[in-house]
Amino acid sequence: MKFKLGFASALVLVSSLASMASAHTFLRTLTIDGKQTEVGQCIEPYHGPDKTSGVKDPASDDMTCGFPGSSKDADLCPVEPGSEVRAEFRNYDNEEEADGKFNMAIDESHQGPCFAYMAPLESGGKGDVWFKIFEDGYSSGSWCVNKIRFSMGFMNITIPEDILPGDYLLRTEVIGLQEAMYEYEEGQKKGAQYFINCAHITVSGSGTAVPQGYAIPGIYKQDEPSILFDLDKDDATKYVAPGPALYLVKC
Ligand SMILES: [Cu+2]
Repeated sequence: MKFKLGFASALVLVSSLASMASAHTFLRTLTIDGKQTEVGQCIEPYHGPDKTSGVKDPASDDMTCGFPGSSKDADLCPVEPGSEVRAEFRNYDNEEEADGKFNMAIDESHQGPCFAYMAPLESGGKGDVWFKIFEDGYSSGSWCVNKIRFSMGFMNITIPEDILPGDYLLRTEVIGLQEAMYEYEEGQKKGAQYFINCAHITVSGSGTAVPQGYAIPGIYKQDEPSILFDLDKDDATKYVAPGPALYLVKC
């Protein structure tokens, strides 16, 4: 009897691990000043529901815009400076596949900070070009990932009102810390899962600011305290978000 029970729970564990492995998250649409884009529009590369897993090595080139994906649409979405862009995250393409609405955006096992960065489009994301325009680690009693989950998948980003007009990459990043302190067989810590996507936008206006940029990969280290964070033991209220300082509008 004892053996049977153990075997049954082992099966449950295996199947839940398998579903966790496929249930991460991807950027699906943008809502710009209240108007939602088509699925995948202006998102390039578009990962879609088939490629939702996170980048594991913060030194990998996949940190720039995530894993290579399809060219869903090479559109540039126009955005006015100072306006709000809502990024919509999903781990499935439709509600039926999700295990209840609560898990539609990202599985509840995932917790961590989230960010948005921008870089001039012509850079292709290479070089010291990325500046951080949004960050939320742990605030108001909640991890940013939880806020995305509870809002059914949305993260609100304000485009700086003073930046130079032009074409930009808008990079969204959701970080899962849930297995950061687990170890591979060789003993190294597993670290974070980085869910990264890029959108193409055209910023209008008459701003002149060119924020200081940083290279991605390069902004995070595998062994820094904000990546090797223990969700069970460390104090979330003292969490310091990783990466460069947030760009603050000067006007
Ligand atoms: Cu995951």
